Amino acid sequence: MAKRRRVLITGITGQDGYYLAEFLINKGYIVYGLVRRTSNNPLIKFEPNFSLRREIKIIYGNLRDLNTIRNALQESRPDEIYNLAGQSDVGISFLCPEETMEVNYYGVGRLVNEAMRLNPKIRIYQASTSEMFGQAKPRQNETTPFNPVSPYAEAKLKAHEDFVVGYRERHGLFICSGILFNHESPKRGEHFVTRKITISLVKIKLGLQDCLELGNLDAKRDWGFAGDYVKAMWLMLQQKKPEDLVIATGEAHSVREFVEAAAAVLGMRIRWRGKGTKEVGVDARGRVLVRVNPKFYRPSDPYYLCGDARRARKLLGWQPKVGFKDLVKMMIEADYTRLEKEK
Ligand code: NAP
Ligand code: G4F
Repeated sequence: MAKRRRVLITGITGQDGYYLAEFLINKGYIVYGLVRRTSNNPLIKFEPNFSLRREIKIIYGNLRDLNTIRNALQESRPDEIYNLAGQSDVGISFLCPEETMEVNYYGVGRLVNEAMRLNPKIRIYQASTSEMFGQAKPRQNETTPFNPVSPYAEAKLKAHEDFVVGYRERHGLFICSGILFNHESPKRGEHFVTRKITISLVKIKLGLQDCLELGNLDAKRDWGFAGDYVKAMWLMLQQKKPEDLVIATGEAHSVREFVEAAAAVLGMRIRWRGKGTKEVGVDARGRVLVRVNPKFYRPSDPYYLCGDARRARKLLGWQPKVGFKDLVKMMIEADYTRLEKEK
């Protein structure tokens, strides 16, 4: 019988960790997950319906602490590592640049160094991001110059250059970056804009909230489904040679369009009135459902991220299955089902 492959997933309590753990368990992997002692993320620790939870071997650790990383690697002895752990909130990175650099840059260095020392044949996936392109013109692909505009993007880019490209070229390590564009799901963190919109509009529909406050309505993002994207992560580590790849749908929508699409699933039609910070979204009866609050503006914000994933399609045979409308519907329906019960 073939030996079961072993994997260590950092960031397993996050959105991508959830879908990736499920995917790899179904592929027959022995799955270890690095979890912070302070984690109160319900996905894995507390969600009673996550039936695969008992199959995941939890190891407590933190990317800020070398000792815990060493321990996790010794205990799990992985063939593959997926480094999904990170301070993943771009807006917060302007408020906590040091913490962001500590986890998203130095943390990657600690993990990669230690993993290579223990097993030079290890394969490592690094969660890089389309934010590294910043204000670069769409569609962005593997040849587009990086142009980061946030502490988050700067830390991720430095980790990509030093520990992914650098270690691959200098040490021959099998390591690659997935340059993933935004991907969402019903498990998306509640402070990201898509989930904030779906939760708020459902609450408005159920009479639990009056109005949704947002920042930049014009920012465009290429939103895909997280469940599709974890497959690309795995495929990247199954190739003969490691290569950094863009993973995206190739279709972008503005935050405003996301609001309209989400409202439409709930049978509400939003019309926009006013400009700038005075702009509001109103329903058919003229009730203000959406307002702009400058508190949610960022000092700088990529205005148009839209990926060209043709190389991933060619090398991995990967393409997304869930389109924009179905993604929005899936998120609204999940939040509606949950919140209606809580009402
Ligand atoms: P997420 O839901 O915010 O999950 C982040 C995970 O990192 C959580 O499990 C969190 O644990 C963990 N973590 C944070 N700091 C840590 C530390 N110091 N030590 C160990 N674990 C730590 O993010 P996601 O959406 O799943 O994204 C996964 C990764 O891909 C992130 O690195 C993100 O930056 C990157 N990325 C995401 C997207 C996207 O659109 N989702 C696109 C491109 C790249 P707690 O439960 O303790 O908080
Ligand atoms: O949902 P967001 O916070 O995601 P953002 O900044 O694009 O970052 C996400 O995707 C990246 C990949 O490109 C990941 F690397 C990163 O870890 C994270 O998963 O914001 C999306 C857009 C931004 O332009 C933001 O300014 O929505 C705009 N926005 C408008 N109002 C808002 C809000 N964002 C948030 N979070 N909250 C608002 O009220």
